[in-house]
Amino acid sequence: MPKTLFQKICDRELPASIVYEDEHCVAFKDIHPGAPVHLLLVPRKPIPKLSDCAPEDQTLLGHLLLLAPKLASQQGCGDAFRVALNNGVGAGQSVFHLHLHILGGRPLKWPPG
Ligand code: DGP
Repeated sequence: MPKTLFQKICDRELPASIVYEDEHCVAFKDIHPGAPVHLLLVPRKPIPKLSDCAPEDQTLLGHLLLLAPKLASQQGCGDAFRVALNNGVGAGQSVFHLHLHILGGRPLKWPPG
């Protein structure tokens, strides 16, 4: 399988503003930020989308969710941030490598468009 765009970023084959990485995931700034803070938190494992996750991914998904508030806090969002995950074209997913959006740094309205 060819590497996904985000795998290439995780492997530092493509440039990105990486703010965090560990053995399981990488977080970097979104190229088209929708808020002053807009990170993408990406597992190194190239799962296309949330609905492709299997029971074996439970620990990985928990790791990502537990990291999100820490990264938001590190970026200065305090306790006010949003975690969004688009699943499928109809929900706005454009990169088919699982990723959490972490948004903050401004008031966030609900519901999103
Ligand atoms: P989604 O639409 O949920 O699949 O989000 C994909 C996000 O990925 C979108 O907000 C823009 C971002 N993105 C796409 N290509 C690149 C890239 O090459 N670098 C970075 N940093 N972000 C990218």
